[in-house]
Amino acid sequence: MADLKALSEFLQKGKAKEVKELTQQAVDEGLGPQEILEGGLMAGMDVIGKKFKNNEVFVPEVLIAARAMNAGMEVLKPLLADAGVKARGTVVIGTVKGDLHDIGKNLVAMMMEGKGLTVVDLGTDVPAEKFVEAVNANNAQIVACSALLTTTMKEMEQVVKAFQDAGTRDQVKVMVGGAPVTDSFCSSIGADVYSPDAASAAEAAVELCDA
Ligand code: B1M
Repeated sequence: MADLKALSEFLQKGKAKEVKELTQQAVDEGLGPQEILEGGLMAGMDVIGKKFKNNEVFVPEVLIAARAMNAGMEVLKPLLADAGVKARGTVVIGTVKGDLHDIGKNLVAMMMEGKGLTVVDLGTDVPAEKFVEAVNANNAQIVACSALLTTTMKEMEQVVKAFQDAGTRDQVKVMVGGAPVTDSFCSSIGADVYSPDAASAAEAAVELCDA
């Protein structure tokens, strides 16, 4: 019988092959895609997120867990679409203009996907207008900006301003993060939420979408 607890545990260990096989087995045995997603894959990613926050696991473990999550998602994605399962919300994410660091941003994106959010990843060196275009094009509720340089974190203010100029500032929540970013910086530029790490960012995004 399909074992969602084992699925969650394989995911936490980053065993992509086993995660894919157990996900397929659960599907073959008639479990719904939502049940497998929440009870197996997302449950495992939640544990990894908490351990990462508590410094019990580190970047490599998160990356291999995320790879295993993707292996399971490959099986579930078409079924979720067929079943009309709605994503919890949509986030447009990117590293701001002038900044090429993407490891932290990728982790945030993976954690958010692990929470059942749809993530549109614009990559690195993203100009403010691109964030606005992508939020409009994808009906996203959240824009998430990452910056690793003290010189580029100022670009986040331009992102806030670009939404104001487009007249859509009240339709989107602006999340910011990255090593040099702080809560007071977030407030000073008129962004909505600062998160210190990937797991907190994913939790905050879910709260914003569920609010
Ligand atoms: Co660069 N770099 N780098 N670098 N680099 C730093 C950031 C630096 C602190 C190193 C140093 O001098 N000690 C320094 C910045 C100094 C400053 O501005 N205060 C620096 C510099 C100066 C530079 C260059 C200017 C160097 C040069 O060319 N002279 C150059 C800039 C290039 C550019 O962007 N235009 C540069 C280039 C690079 C590489 C390309 C070589 C490479 C990036 C590779 C890549 O990302 N694909 C690189 C790397 C790897 C680093 C360090 C070593 C590691 C960054 C990293 O990936 N950390 C970094 C020093 C360090 O941090 N020890 C450094 C791991 C990652 C998981 O953490 O990204 O902080 P982090 O993400 C965390 C949180 O911050 C948070 O969640 C993540 C996980 O919990 N988070 C968010 C991130 N985004 C978030 C968004 C959110 C919420 C949370 O909401 C939206």
